[in-house]
Amino acid sequence: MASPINHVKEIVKRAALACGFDLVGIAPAADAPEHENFPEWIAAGHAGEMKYLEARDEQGGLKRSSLARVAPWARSVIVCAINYNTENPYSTQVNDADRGWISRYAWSREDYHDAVLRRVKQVEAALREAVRDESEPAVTTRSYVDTGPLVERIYAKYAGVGWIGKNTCIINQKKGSWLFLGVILTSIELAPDLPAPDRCGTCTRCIEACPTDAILAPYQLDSNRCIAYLTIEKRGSIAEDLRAGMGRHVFGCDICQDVCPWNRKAPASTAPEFNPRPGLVNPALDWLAEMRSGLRRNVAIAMGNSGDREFLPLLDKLAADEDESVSESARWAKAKLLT
Ligand code: B12
Ligand code: SF4
Ligand code: SF4
Repeated sequence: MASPINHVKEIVKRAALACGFDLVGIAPAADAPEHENFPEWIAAGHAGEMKYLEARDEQGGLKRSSLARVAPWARSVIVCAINYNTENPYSTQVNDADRGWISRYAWSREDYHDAVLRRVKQVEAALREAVRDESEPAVTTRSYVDTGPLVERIYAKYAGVGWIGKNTCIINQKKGSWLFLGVILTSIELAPDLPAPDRCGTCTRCIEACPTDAILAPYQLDSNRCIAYLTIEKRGSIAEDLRAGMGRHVFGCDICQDVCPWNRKAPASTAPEFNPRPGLVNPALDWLAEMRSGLRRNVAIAMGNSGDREFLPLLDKLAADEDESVSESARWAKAKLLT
């Protein structure tokens, strides 16, 4: 007969699939060899201005370098993953310089944090109910999508959801890497799944394709060079030597996933929330120029990279923008188009 705790695991997994997750697995809450890289990554400055990644506990230890620092009660981590891919081209398949590129994850009708957390909360509720039914002692749980003090991808690997690719993304052999992760920390110990084996092999496509050389070495990403960071997280001006590499990217970047052979046959999501909002796939740059200032800065850079002088009047307008990072980027773009 199955032990009560394995019974709970079965209920949790069934609940996750019923809520629309494509993959679910259990990882031990223990530290893994990958955690050892985290302090070095922070010390090297690869987190850029994302200071929250550097949060420390009272002893001065980096919170994200060990779950024991932030959730010493946790025994297992339930990792859920949902596919957000849709049947639309990859950024590497369209090449229209007059249009910008918003990354795949941001096309959805609902913010992914909300769409994923709503499901994770349902799984958490199913877990709590199953434990109560099994007369287990009180259980502590915490659910997170993105914002928890842990490196979610490490737990995704040990939960068997996928391996950490050389582009640092979680890749599943059948589903590819267009996956959002959600995690539930729990004080009860569930039998862990097997870690997913690394299937990158000798491939280095992502490293070669990255236009800003952000993947310094396999599995090592410098956020300061990553277009996803530059277009979404970085405030103020963007270093000039990185602007040409940004091409027409205005929000996020998918290149290191677009070129990954494991995404060649990635299936489309069945979750309706991830259907793209009209206009967001490959949007016109002049339409985007009307948007909020972070985006206007990125649009100005993309216009500079387009080689199309028809953008000069719009860039004149952006050069008069009250936000200095927008006006300065527009001046740079004008100079680039005119040389
Ligand atoms: C900060 C952050 C970013 C930063 C930094 C990215 C990064 N690689 O760290 C920026 C803004 C650049 C970013 C970009 C993106 N992000 Co992000 N991001 C996060 C966040 C909040 C924290 C990640 C973190 O802690 N990074 C710290 C570094 C050290 O971790 P790491 O790069 O994963 O490195 C580990 C491995 O490489 C490992 N390692 C494994 N093997 C080996 C071997 C060797 C030799 C070495 C040295 C290291 C090593 O060591 C490291 C752990 O210490 C997570 C959510 C979370 N709470 O975890 C989402 C998360 C990772 N992001 C996500 C997504 C979707 C994206 C984007 C695709 C969005 C986009 N299209 O623009 C891109 C992908 C870019 C990329 N190639 O990673 C998803 C990833 C899903 C997936 N399938 O992997 C997450 C999990 C959010 C979620 N809940 O779904 N992101
Ligand atoms: S998301 Fe883009 S910029 Fe960042 S590592 Fe991947 S290819 Fe490079
Ligand atoms: S492109 Fe190749 S090396 Fe990069 S993550 Fe995919 S399989 Fe791994």
